[in-house]
Amino acid sequence: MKKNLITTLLATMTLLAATAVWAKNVKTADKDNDGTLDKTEAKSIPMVAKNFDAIDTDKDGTVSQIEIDTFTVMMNDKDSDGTLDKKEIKNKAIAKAFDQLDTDKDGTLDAKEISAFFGQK
Ligand SMILES: [Ca+2]
Ligand SMILES: [Ca+2]
Ligand SMILES: [Ca+2]
Ligand SMILES: [Ca+2]
Repeated sequence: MKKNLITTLLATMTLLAATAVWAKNVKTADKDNDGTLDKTEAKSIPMVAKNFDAIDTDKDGTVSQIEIDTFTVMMNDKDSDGTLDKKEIKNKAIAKAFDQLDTDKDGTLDAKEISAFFGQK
């Protein structure tokens, strides 16, 4: 029981921390401060540089925080519907954080809600 709770908390922390780290890295990498990373700026985040074309879903040659969050969602989105529901995040115990993130209360988290939680555009 205790072990499950710890696993749950770790999973939650990992998801949220990963997104928070992204947000911070993007801010740092965004040298001209326009809120997006072009290919040159993305070089300082190898993970983004490597997946640049996959992350840049609107193909405008830059990646925005929302595109990166969308990519993060995709990596966890088992049924590929573009959002994360509680089943995909797996744990009942994270319901609290989940409901906080799910601002439109539709029972799923999308990239916008994840971005909003960290105060990004
Ligand atoms: Ca930029
Ligand atoms: Ca883009
Ligand atoms: Ca899903
Ligand atoms: Ca939602």
